[in-house]
Amino acid sequence: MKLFRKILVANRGEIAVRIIRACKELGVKTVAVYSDVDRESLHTKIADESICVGPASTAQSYNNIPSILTAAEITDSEAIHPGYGFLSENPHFAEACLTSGITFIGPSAESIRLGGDKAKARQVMKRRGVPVVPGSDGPVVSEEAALKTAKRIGFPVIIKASAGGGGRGMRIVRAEEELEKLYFMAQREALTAFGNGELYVEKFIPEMRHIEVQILADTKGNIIHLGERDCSIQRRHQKLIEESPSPVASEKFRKKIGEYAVKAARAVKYKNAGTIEFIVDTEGNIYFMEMNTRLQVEHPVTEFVSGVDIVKEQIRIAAGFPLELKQTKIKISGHSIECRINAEDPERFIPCPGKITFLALPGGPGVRVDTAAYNGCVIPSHYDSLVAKLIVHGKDRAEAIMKMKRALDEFIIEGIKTTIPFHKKVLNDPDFFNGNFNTGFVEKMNAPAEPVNR
Ligand code: MV4
Repeated sequence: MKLFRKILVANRGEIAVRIIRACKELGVKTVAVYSDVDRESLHTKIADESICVGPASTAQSYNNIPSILTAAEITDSEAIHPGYGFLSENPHFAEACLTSGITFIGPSAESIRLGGDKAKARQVMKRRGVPVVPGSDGPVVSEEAALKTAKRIGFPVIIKASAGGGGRGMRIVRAEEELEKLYFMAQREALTAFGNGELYVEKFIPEMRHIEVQILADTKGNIIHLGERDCSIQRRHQKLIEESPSPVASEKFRKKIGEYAVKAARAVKYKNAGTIEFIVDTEGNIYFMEMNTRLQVEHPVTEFVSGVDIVKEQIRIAAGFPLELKQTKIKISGHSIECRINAEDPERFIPCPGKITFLALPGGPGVRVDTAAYNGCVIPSHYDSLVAKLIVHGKDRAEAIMKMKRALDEFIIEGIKTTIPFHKKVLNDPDFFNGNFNTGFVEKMNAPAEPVNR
């Protein structure tokens, strides 16, 4: 068996750069694809070859299946790495690659489809013995069925879209009287956003933590996990800061959540790298939430604490190699934190694209910056506003926080507004320092202080 000769990277920005780096270290040739506005982007400059796939509009370039496949054929690429976003979780694309004789570096179309059907995934996991939040068995077929489930499990409940993600088509229902209205609101929103109005119901877990587990599964049936990431620092369902280990994870907790994740992956015959997302309640109970069938933005925190290059593993797995890593050999050491630095107004989180007139990156021991930015580059308005991921690794959480603070201080980005000031504020928050947070943290931090009775 041999690795690929040439891989086409069907993405842009920092993740395209990240994937090209892995290919180069494996001795694999790379092809970058770019849209008209990305001609000067870093990924096109560092790849062995680059090819234009269309105009700025993602539908006509990075999401254009015929265009991407044609680029792969013209360049004689053997495999395609989709990165995250764009075509990474498009089952039609995974199938089209297969049909074209090109290896899709990721799971099967069938796994992608299941990952995209949250109600079905929940049902499958429950049947296979992975704990899920009390709720409907698969989708609910009507508002009457939703009400029946809600009465069985008790209010408050949360109605979610089967095709959901990003919080759209989601409604918290606190009492019976509100259910009908909120059910139809969620349905309409889901239909508009995803073209699919299917819904399911879960017990609402207040003050939940979002904790997810990175897994690797080869084509021979070997499955391992690389520990958890705590992604509870989010705003409007956009993750802002991630860390590994979770501040609430003991060795015992990691073993348990890791076993659930491996069981979940095994239940669906998962292949390649994936993430199993869990809800953890204030008592430490763990419930399956969703399965992400792609490389994730926050994968570097896991790479720091596990010492595993997840992108290289994805490529080896796709080429048919068995995992060399054994679960018993995986040791989680130290603590890693990632801050997502976006070209946004840090107060209002509205996109702020433009030209970077001066850039100085932080460095030093235990500091990693994943970015496609360079002095004088332009952040186009057409795509995601992520400019850089700043990731640190310390011997423990306190050291990681100190490193992150000093690295944020060193980071100079002029010409555009970024979320660096937001991150500095969080890193100085005593509740953050104490690991005392949940998915409500950012909203609470931005809210005015509680009035004090005098
Ligand atoms: C939940 C939840 C409480 N209980 N699920 C799912 C997607 C993620 N971005 C937020 N999600 C939630 N799922 C159960 N069973 C709470 C959230 C949640 C949330 C929900 C509605 C509005 C704002 C929210 C903020 C953080 C977490």
